[in-house]
Amino acid sequence: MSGELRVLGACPLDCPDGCSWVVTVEDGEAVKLRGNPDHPYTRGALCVKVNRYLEHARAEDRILYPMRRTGPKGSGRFERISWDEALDEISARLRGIVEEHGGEAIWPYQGTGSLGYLQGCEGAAGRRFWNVLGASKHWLNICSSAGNSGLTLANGTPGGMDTEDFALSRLILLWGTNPLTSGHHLWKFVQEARANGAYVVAIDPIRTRTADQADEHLAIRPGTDAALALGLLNVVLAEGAQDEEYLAEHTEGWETFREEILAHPVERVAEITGIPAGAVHSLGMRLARTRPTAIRATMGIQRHEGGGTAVRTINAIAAVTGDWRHPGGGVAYSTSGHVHLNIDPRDDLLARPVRTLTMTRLGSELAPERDSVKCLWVYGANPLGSTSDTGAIRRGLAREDLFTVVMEHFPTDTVDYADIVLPATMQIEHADLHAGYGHMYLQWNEPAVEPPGECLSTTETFRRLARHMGMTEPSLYDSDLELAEQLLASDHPSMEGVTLDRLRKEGWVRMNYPKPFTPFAEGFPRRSGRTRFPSRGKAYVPSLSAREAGRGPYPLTLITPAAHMFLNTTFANNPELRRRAKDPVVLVNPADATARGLESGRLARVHNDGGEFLAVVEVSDRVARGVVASPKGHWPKHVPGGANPNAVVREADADLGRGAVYHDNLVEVTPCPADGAGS
Ligand SMILES: Nc1nc2c(c(=O)[nH]1)N[C@H]1C(S)=C(S)[C@@H](COP(=O)(O)OP(=O)(O)OC[C@H]3O[C@@H](n4cnc5c(=O)[nH]c(N)nc54)[C@H](O)[C@@H]3O)O[C@H]1N2
Ligand SMILES: Nc1nc2c(c(=O)[nH]1)N[C@H]1C(S)=C(S)[C@@H](COP(=O)(O)OP(=O)(O)OC[C@H]3O[C@@H](n4cnc5c(=O)[nH]c(N)nc54)[C@H](O)[C@@H]3O)O[C@H]1N2
Ligand code: SF4
Ligand SMILES: [Mo]
Repeated sequence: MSGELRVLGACPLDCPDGCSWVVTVEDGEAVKLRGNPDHPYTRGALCVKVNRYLEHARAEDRILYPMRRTGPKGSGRFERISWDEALDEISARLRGIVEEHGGEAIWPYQGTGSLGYLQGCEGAAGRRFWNVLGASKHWLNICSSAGNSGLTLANGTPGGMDTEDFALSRLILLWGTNPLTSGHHLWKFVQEARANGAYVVAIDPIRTRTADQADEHLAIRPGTDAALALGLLNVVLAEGAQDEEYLAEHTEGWETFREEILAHPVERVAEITGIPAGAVHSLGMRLARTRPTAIRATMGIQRHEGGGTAVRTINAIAAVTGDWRHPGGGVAYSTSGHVHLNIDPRDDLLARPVRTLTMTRLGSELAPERDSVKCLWVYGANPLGSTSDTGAIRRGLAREDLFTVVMEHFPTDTVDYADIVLPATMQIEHADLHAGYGHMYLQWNEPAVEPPGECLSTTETFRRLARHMGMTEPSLYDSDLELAEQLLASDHPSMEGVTLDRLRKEGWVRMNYPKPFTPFAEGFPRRSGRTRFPSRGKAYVPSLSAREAGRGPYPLTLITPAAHMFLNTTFANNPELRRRAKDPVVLVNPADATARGLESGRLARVHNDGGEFLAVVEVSDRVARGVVASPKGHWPKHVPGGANPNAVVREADADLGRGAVYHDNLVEVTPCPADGAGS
């Protein structure tokens, strides 16, 4: 390659914004990365993290060659080997495990490192290979599954509003979401609405940077959101502002749900949620009087025991007010439900049905006494940083009889426990197809540069491994472009006119939906055509923290939200982003701090029966009494004590979808006697 080239691509990260980007390539080197100015959602901007993507791809600690472990598990000591040696060893070990223990003893543990439909989790990369081998299936429940399940039960799909239509809203509720950190491109549309007079309310136990920018902030008690939704609807009914026609035509279960609402008057809701009755009432009045109202609830709100129901009951608001019929009205959780690519899990390749293993149960599944998993194959994931109960995971990964393979870019804590490490390509080096779960576009990512060292893409790694193992199933060898064509061969009307040619030429294509988009103005994609309200006693499921906080040895609710400078644990090894992120902190309300002798700037232990981590105290009224907060993302091996907040996160499930409970754990915070001395 010579001269300057502009290559269109897409951000692969687990972020609703699904940015489209432009890579400038000079003499085969990527020299510039910018947001695509033509993309209606990205509009030329990336974010503080991904602005460093090129630097990250060239980082000194990038894994460039296959490696075999030479030290004890966890030591991170490796020797370089050839791909042939790696494939030989892997083939022999996999064959041995299948013969002795059956294919289900293999756990293909894929995370959200890339959301690609070819290389990442959205397309379950590698699934064909695993099916031929008869490996266990993998339930990716750490991110959005509780909310997805709640919405699918209600509406038949997790899809809702087009977020661009927030520009048309008159009242915007940012409910359990922190877009200025976790997906800032929404903000343009919020600001547009504001310029036209819209009122913006943030509902979040933490006064986040989003809450700072809102017209009003309601510091709700964690895990009580469904009760607030019922209280707001109570005011709507009192005002007679429900949309009777919409209720009659497009809903089911209204009579019962109405009783649930009537059982939640403002005073009762104020008691449950900790929000003053006057504030609940005045927001209820606004909701009653303002059409269209748009509600943005994202994943934060459902990382609780009652999280699936919370999203479902909030979703019910738009059916009671009839907001679904108005452009700029409704609820936006994720647009993923509007993506209708032709995804075939290829279960036909399985010789017999296999079990499904759940991501948040990694620790207990790997426990020596369980003897259930003999090979853990990690890709696009960093479970020792991201998954619940990292103490249990660490004990499991240390098992001598466990064969662990990790495909990675960087030497994470998880890599330190691998038997074999395989070097993976980054986004500028491979092809992929993307959606965005916060917008309505599909994107194509064209490889811009050659992979460094001996890095291989996920698809190519599985092709080579299949060949090495002598597998004969032809579809294992489909090329990336063939895979993309198969995904796009969908006869859903939203895919009409969306072709690979167009995507490769234009970089992005809007799925075939009207603009503005009122997905449920005429009904819902369920057999009855109606949305189903929660049934009796099912409209509010209190979380653990809502039930138990303030009592017992662990009275404080810990929330572990998105960090501004990292994306999950991705980028947490970038020196500049790490510097800006500062040491791990725990926010503590002044009253709670005084009661415990905690001071700003001093190290404290955050602990419960499951484990502990250390963090620097920041005494702050950003959190209410009883709530403490410590962002996710730091690599355990980088921080004092060698653990991040997931050391105290339980393996418990949310009420729906087996969702994870990252924001629903009880802890105590204790000053460290020897400040700064580590554990
Ligand atoms: N910078 C950055 N961006 C990210 C990520 C990141 O790590 N860093 N992560 C990405 C990923 S993987 C995802 S899934 C999305 C998630 O994006 P978000 O949904 O924004 O995720 P969270 O930060 O977990 O939670 C959002 C807010 O919910 C609040 N919250 C917690 N519990 C409750 C509750 O009970 N009620 C209410 N009302 N609010 C509550 C938290 O305090 C937090 O401010 O963001 C993506 N974007
Ligand atoms: N405490 C707490 N923990 C949380 C959350 C929380 O709110 N609080 N949120 C949870 C959520 S929403 C999510 S989505 C999870 C994410 O958890 P994980 O899925 O484990 O994601 P990451 O921690 O970002 O680690 C992804 C890894 O994949 C690698 N990677 C990226 N792209 C590729 C690729 O193309 N190929 C290969 N082989 N590797 C790649 C990256 O280098 C990175 O090390 O974290 C969860 N953990
Ligand atoms: S992380 Fe989100 S905001 Fe940043 S570039 Fe990727 S998609 Fe865009
Ligand atoms: Mo996520």
